[in-house]
Amino acid sequence: MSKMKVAIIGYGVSGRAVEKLCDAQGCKSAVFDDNLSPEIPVQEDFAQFDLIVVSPGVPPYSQTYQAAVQSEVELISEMEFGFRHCSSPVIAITGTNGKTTTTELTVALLLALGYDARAVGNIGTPLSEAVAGQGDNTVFVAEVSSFQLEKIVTFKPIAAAVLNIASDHLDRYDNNIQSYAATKFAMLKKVIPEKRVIGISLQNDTDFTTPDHHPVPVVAADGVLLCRDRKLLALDALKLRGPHNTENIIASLQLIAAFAGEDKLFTPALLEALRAFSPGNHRLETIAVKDGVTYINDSKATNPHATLAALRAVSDGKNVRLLLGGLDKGMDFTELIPGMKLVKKAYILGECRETIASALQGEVDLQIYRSFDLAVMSASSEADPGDIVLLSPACASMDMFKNYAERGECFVKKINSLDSWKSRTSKSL
Ligand code: UMA
Repeated sequence: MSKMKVAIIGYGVSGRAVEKLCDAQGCKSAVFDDNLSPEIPVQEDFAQFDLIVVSPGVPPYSQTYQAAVQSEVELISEMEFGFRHCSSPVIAITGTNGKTTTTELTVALLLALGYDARAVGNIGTPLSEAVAGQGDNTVFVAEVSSFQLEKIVTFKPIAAAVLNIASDHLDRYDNNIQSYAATKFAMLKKVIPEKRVIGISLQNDTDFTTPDHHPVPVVAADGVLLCRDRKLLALDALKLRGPHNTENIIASLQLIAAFAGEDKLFTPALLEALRAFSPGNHRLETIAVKDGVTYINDSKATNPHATLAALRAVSDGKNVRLLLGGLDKGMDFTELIPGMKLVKKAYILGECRETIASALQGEVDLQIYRSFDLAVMSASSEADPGDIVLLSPACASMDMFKNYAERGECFVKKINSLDSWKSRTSKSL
């Protein structure tokens, strides 16, 4: 490795991690970033290198990426590059939704069993960065996006889960959900069937042919989690709520069984960690109850599938005032129609507001808003006691915010300052 010259495409979190790992390995590297230099590189620019490592956010149809391909120098993803320097086991989790929660839960359960478990990948820390600190007892739990899986070669998880597949990022896959799915399933190729986990909703989804999988059987029956018919825990003892979280929990337990052995699922410390686990911010987070109205922040919902899961998890009738919309990633919003029976009114905003409005026209009372503030204010002032004001946008946030966390924080701030905000706004209206 030491004499290699590495070209790095993309100089964000991933690119910087690759550069640091190259330095540590004593090999030279050079960065190519479309937003840092005006010239688009050509294939000759890449021909001088031994390896090209591409960041996940750089789409294969970009000119820079295409020039790299034409150079015929080996082109791999950052995840693959990190894996080539990884001496620890990797448990990999992918899926359109739930991968962050399932990754965080799996780390919490492994820590309870005494492993030095670390979350890496799409969740925030590149594997190329994390390998620098790996020890004898380290196990990486990698949240992997389809982008990170596009150019893997030797990446071989010890156990892996594909949770679900729904329309998201299809603008990257020529609007072909099967190629999006194939990218995710490819991860399982190097994993033995006994250590492959397929999410429950995906097992029942006739749109996809799932690879052979025979994980340890963990099920939820009559509100109780069971492993081979032996009780683990009652679901109502857990903080994680909703059918989608039950699926995440089952997948996590099956990954733990695949990695550490199924008897470990009955360890008291693990069961206590499962009971105590609460999801990260911006995932079905109840912010406040004001005048009988419940405000829930689900800003992490960046596609229709996640918003449908949120509606089913929070609502027991037609009482949701849904804040919806954001960046246009070419998604099919008619997927939301089944959830509209739970929605009193949709407050639609963002870049794809017109697309959403036309997809839901006639299915729900809806109104388009030109600003986030106006939409939140309207939902709050129109809400009756017993209603739920839910921010579950079904879109990414980058048309109006830096990321989904900033969107969620803005919502939380608005709701927490509602009273003063309402009195100021009513005076100015
Ligand atoms: N760039 C180019 N050309 C392009 C596109 C981007 O040069 O055509 C450059 C940009 O100028 C920028 C750099 O590439 O300098 C950004 O690279 P990146 O988009 O891969 O972002 P990173 O900072 O490396 O973060 C990536 C993941 N981002 C994406 O996949 C878009 C992060 O996931 C991940 O946490 C991080 O690696 C560490 O693994 C974020 C994400 O939004 C949270 N993921 C998507 C999602 O969850 O839906 C998949």
